[in-house]
Amino acid sequence: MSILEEMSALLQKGRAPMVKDLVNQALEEGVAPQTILEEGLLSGMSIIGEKFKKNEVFVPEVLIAARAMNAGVEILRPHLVSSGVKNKGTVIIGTVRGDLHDIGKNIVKMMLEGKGLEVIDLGVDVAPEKFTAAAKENNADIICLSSLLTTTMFEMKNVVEQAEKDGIREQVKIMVGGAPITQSFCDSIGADCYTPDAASCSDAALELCANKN
Ligand code: B1M
Repeated sequence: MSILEEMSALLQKGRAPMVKDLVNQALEEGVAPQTILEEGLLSGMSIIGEKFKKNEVFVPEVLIAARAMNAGVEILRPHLVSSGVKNKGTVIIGTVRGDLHDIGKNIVKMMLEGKGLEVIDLGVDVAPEKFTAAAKENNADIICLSSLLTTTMFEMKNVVEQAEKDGIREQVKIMVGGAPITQSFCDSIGADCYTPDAASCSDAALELCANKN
């Protein structure tokens, strides 16, 4: 097994310290940072994403795999910046105002990062103005909104309207998701994309960024 295959396999098992060691070892052996990212870390995360979609692994496995990926990415980050890896897109993410659920949002964030997108996480209970200000400031491609409550899902409409008010609606795509959200709700509030889970959200986000750039 090559060092990158081993890295991918360990990442899937959530072995963060071993993933970190292998990233350091690969760098010492002269493997390009982008190759380590794509063939070692992202490939492992994408296998986990697919398994999650098919209910072959569950939330805890995804969280520990994502933690291992983040550990590897932290080592790689300075090398990626200095070797000029192109950012595939910028995403602002958060749970809408009044809603404190963040487990799903955190998984979505990790999957987005796993696709090579830069993700700015505003946390939970985020007001519409905060989403749009962050999108403006960071020249974001996408705003990702998560809601788990039927009482907070309508905040998503407020974000769409705020983006219109702030004059950035043409520049930024708005993606919505969370247990109570449906395609028809997405259409009714004028958002751009609904996806039911983290893996499909990251696939769709990458596609939206690729079409834009
Ligand atoms: Co709350 N809660 N909760 N809760 N909670 C639910 C959501 C509920 C369905 C439970 C129930 O009654 N059966 C219910 C909502 C009912 C409704 O609105 N229809 C509920 C309620 C009522 C409440 C409180 C009001 C309870 C109270 O205080 N009386 C309260 C509200 C607090 C608030 O937010 N203001 C509350 C509080 C809490 C806790 C704090 C205890 C805790 C949250 C901890 C945390 O998140 N840090 C909690 C939890 C854990 C749950 C349940 C049990 C689990 C949610 C979860 O994390 N699921 C939940 C019941 C349930 O869902 N079985 C429940 C796992 C997670 C991986 O899934 O978040 O759906 P999910 O994310 C998925 C997809 O939805 C999707 O991808 C993720 C991964 O595939 N996705 C996106 C999510 N965001 C996306 C964005 C996208 C695309 C996909 O694009 C941008």
